[in-house]
Amino acid sequence: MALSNSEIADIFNQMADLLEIKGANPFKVRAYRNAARTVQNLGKSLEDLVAQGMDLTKLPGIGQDLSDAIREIIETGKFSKLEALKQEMPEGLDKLLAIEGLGPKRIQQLYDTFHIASLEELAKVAESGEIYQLKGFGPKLVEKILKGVQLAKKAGHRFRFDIAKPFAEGLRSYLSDFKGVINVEITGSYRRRKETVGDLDILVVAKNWEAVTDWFVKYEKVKEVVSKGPTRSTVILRNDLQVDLRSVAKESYGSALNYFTGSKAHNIKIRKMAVDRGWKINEYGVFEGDKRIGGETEEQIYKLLGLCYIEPELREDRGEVEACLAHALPKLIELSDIRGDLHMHSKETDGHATIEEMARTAMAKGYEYIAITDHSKHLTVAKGFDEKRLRAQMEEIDRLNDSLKGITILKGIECDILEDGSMDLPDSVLKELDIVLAAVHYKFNLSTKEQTQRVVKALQNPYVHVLAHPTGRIIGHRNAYELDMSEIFKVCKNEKVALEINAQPERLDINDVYAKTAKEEGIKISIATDAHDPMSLDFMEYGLNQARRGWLEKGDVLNAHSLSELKKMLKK
Ligand code: DGT
Ligand code: CA
Ligand code: CA
Repeated sequence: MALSNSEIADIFNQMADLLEIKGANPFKVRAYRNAARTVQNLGKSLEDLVAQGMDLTKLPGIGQDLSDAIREIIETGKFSKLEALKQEMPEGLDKLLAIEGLGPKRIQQLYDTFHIASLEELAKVAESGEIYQLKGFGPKLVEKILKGVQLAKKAGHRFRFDIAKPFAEGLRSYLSDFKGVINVEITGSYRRRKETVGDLDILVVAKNWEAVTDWFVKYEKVKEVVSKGPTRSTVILRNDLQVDLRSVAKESYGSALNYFTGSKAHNIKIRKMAVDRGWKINEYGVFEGDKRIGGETEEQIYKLLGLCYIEPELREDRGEVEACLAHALPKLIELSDIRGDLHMHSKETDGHATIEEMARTAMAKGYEYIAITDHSKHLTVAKGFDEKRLRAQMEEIDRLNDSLKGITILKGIECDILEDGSMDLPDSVLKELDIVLAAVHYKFNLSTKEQTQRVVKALQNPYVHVLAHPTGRIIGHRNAYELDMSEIFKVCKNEKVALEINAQPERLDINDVYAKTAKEEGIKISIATDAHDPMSLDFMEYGLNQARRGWLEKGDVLNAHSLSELKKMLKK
């Protein structure tokens, strides 16, 4: 019953959710959340580590209890404490937690009064107005809840890229290992590296496709076989992710790869170009009448159409074909171009590791520099810094820079933007830092005008370098706050403030479309992990996906520059 790390993380997160609704000790809740994070970000399979006899209590945030829990989950596929909790509580209650504005306390209230345990039931009492009987539920909150229900329903059938990834890669190696399989590729939105995927579309070329199909539906994580045929099969995995498998002949591989990678809009564009030349293009090949003139590789297809190879991340019909014809396709940034990471936290606020631990992990990745950007005092839940504590950290960083060879630690802050647009810490200390990130962490519901004015004022502060997670959206959980982005772009450009692509997989903020606009406006981007522990420095990969989808090149990205170049760019 091999469970992947993300499934184990899921179990811990569910545990935390239910405990929270139950009103359990917050430390206990936090312990499960931290464990989930550790497990999710672990580079190696926990199952392998346990098989190798590793002492799991060596992992951050994993004590003896959690180590026992992991062993139990790996051995049995279940966690008895979670099963017991589920027995105790109505099913579906945890889904309500995804709704913005609904904390565990309010869910408890809703349950006690109306016995609500699903999104549908919640929508019903909200729409009928019955919900107003509850203390603390006003029109604003109810409006937010209804919006949240819609968002959750919509997100319900899409999967975040990082959640789909272990399933996709697991299947990739499972299928590649099978004898007779020549090619395997995960196509569709996954190959285009979209922030969420609706389903996985796997393409195989194999001599023995019937045997491959049998092998596919026997994959251990398959919950249900929806259909099984010679060229196409569909299954549902245990986490409800749908997977389509298609097999094609070797000579059609390129065409099928191109077709199933999509996007549909890109395909239509390509097909039209073929039609203009009197050809036909489909998933089997490129044809002139009945004669096949191409289709074995993607490169060949693009070449036939007079195009250069177009990277999957660009295939959205956002001008990639035109750019190619004008010899203006970007040379997309790669992970190996990244020289540092400009947003991360330490134990001093809400991180889980020391500055030195973060720095050593960054060094092992080959980074030249990192910036430590802990929170400022307004964010009390994160133990944010006042000026005095920040100055103490600045001194500590000086000492570390003297003793640590091979990496430079920049002094930074993720400073709250207060409601009136002023910064949470005085300019006198901001100006002494190497890098200042400005961020909105509360009052998400201001009007567009107020929110825009607030952020603009912060951008005009002479010491602010980067706007962190600019739109505030959390995928499937919270919409972006109301911001006039064209105004934000204008001010960023004038004030030479960079925008962040926050690489946390639930944020990926700014998104691909905004990143492309920013680039066109000449605004620099910082791709930053916002890591709260050393392992999360690996989130850079997700930020890179978004950057590539936003057409970014090395030169567009602050942290793809050397330290000396970066320092020049940060001078305003
Ligand atoms: P998703 O799954 O919603 O995240 O997005 P995709 O892009 O993976 O879409 P999906 O799974 O429906 O289909 C996979 C690819 O197959 C899609 O990117 C392009 C191609 N495709 C699907 N339907 C059509 C169609 O009607 N016309 C064309 N030209 N291509 C299609
Ligand atoms: Ca798909
Ligand atoms: Ca599909």
